[in-house]
Amino acid sequence: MAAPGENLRINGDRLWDSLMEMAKIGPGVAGGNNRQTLTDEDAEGRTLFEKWCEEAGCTMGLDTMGNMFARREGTDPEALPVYVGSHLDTQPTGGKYDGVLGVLGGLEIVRSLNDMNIKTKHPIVVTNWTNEEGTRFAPAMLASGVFAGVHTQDWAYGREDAEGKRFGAELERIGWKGDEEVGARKMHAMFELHIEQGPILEAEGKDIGVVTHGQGLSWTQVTVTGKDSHTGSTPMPMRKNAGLGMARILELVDQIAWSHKPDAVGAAGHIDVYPNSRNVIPGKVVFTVDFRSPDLSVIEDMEKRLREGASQICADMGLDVAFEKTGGFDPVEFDKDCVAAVRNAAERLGYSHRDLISGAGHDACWINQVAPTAMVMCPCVDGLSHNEAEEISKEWATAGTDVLFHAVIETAGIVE
Ligand code: HGY
Ligand code: MN
Ligand code: MN
Repeated sequence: MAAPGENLRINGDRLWDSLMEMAKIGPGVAGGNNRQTLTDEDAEGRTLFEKWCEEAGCTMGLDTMGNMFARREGTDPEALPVYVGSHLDTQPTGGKYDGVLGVLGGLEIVRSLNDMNIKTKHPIVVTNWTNEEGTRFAPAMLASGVFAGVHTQDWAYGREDAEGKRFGAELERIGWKGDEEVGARKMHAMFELHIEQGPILEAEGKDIGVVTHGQGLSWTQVTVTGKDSHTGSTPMPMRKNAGLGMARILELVDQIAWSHKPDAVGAAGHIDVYPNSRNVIPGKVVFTVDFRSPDLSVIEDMEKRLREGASQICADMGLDVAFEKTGGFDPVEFDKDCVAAVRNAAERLGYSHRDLISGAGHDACWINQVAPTAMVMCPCVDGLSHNEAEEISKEWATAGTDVLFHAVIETAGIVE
């Protein structure tokens, strides 16, 4: 397929305006967003995205997991589409660009093709994947995981949030449950643009990350059970302090991750303490240990040492402990041809670039199991993400979307 001309560029001002417009929906308290999946704010963001897609001449498909598919026709209706997208849901204290840049960058490609009246052989489908974040309903990348056949829809529908609300019921409630069978769509390829969410590109002064791999992820939910009792009148030797047990386990998690430096990481971001009262020794603590590494054997070692070490800590303290694997995926190697299309696009457009392993998980990590997939990354300020202060520049957003544009239309094939 002929490579698109160097002069084909997207409209960075229009992209930035759309990012700022979407950011008004589900505002945070410190300049970011709280547009969690299947909330009324998520529904509002979906409605705006659907309006923009229809204004751009797309037809919208919706599957039974709420995944949205805005299709721009190609000249060959039988050709499998090139998909391009990410997610509109955010963390509770999320930024304006995590996920959103990849969805609205896909829309900007369609808008730019319309402006230039360019036709492609393969249709192009801009996608919003439901519940990428996995905050309200674990695990992360839930709907792209069902699409890829990793999870069953029934299991996904039964996932509960902290208030006991179920995914399936909430999807119905917000009115975004479609009829399409999830996973029935076949793809020619899928591309996802995402902010790096780490410090490398900015520190090295690179415009573009050519994502060759994604590191693997493991979520283990740990439940430590002791005995609620009075913080004042219970003698120290009599205590069964689940909170202290958790503290010692989290120290172990940190040591395990450091033992596999420089690549492995480990922490717990979700912690529930019961009864969480100032003058009651915690009788139960539930927390999720998040381990990641590009090397599967390292992930397996960290999981094993967590279970062994935490069991010993709790035995020594007279506490009970239980483990549940609540999420995870093996390290990912993206499709070499799609990665080459990204790298060639950056070269052609004159953007500085470097190969990168994604530190965060993305929908592309699951879709890579069912279609040739690759990712484009742009820098973010101080590498900060999952924080309302997440920031990028218009230039970075434009460069990333230009590269996405060229990779997508080179793969979809321009029809002269
Ligand atoms: O957890 C992740 O890596 C992604 O941000 N959901
Ligand atoms: Mn994301
Ligand atoms: Mn995220």
